[in-house]
Amino acid sequence: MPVRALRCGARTLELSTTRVMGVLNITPDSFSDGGRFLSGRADLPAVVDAAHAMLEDGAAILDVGGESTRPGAEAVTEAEELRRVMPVLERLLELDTIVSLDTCKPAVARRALGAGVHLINDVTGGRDPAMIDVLAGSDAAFCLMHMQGEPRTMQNAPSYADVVGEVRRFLVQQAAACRQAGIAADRLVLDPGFGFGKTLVHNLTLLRRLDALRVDDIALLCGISRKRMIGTITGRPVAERTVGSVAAAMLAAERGADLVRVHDVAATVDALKVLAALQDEGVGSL
Ligand code: HH2
Repeated sequence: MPVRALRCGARTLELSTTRVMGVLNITPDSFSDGGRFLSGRADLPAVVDAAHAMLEDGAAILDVGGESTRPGAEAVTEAEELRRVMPVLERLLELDTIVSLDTCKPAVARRALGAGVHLINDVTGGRDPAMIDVLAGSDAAFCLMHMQGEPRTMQNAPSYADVVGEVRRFLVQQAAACRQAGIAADRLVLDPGFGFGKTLVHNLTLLRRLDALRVDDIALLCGISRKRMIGTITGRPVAERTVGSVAAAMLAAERGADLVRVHDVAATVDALKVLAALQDEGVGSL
């Protein structure tokens, strides 16, 4: 069987095992790492150190974000988002890795792609057709995430008749729009959007039925790391959710996630190695 791969502009990511995307938020207000790399300007040496550490720990992608999407976060202007992320992207693009930008603004994505970014991660799933056009004009990868509503209000009263069916329908529809625009399936990533307009029951249902969310052979990403669902289940604050998050990443991987978006790279990579060894019958069987 040919090895599946994600084409990301100048780079290619093999998906023979679940790969890790490390989160680097250049924001004052992200729910878990807000303020770590931004006080006025981006603290470039601190971001570069964190990026090196994530790569040494086994991350395959670095996902840079300049706008928090946590419920109730303040919107950020295009100019401010560019001011936060562009210097960081330029530095990280010097490294031997895949650099992703978490943005839902087509103009910000266009500038980042011009600088050579390999993947655009859009939490609105290409709802703005201009974003699909921008990606179609590049050879970068595109991650489309499902969200019910808007970040500021999405957790007020999330409601679905059939959460798996509705999320899947959205992902199918957006992937079709991308393919029609000329973005090949091996440049796409789909993501059910854990915590984005979803209750704990919705999130757990999506994780249980992850297999039903796969669309053709398109790569599937899960982002559960340190989120409220882990806090609700474990009763722990954000800083103490590593173990719960690693467990969730491993369960997502076992159910077919090709990529997991995480804050705790080293711990997640170790856990995924255990899973990969178990799944590889060439290792450890008598
Ligand atoms: N979750 C967050 C942000 N971006 N992108 C994808 N594809 N999937 C996710 O689940 C996802 C995402 C939220 O996490 P974080 O970036 O840590 O927080 P904040 O939005 O507060 O910056």
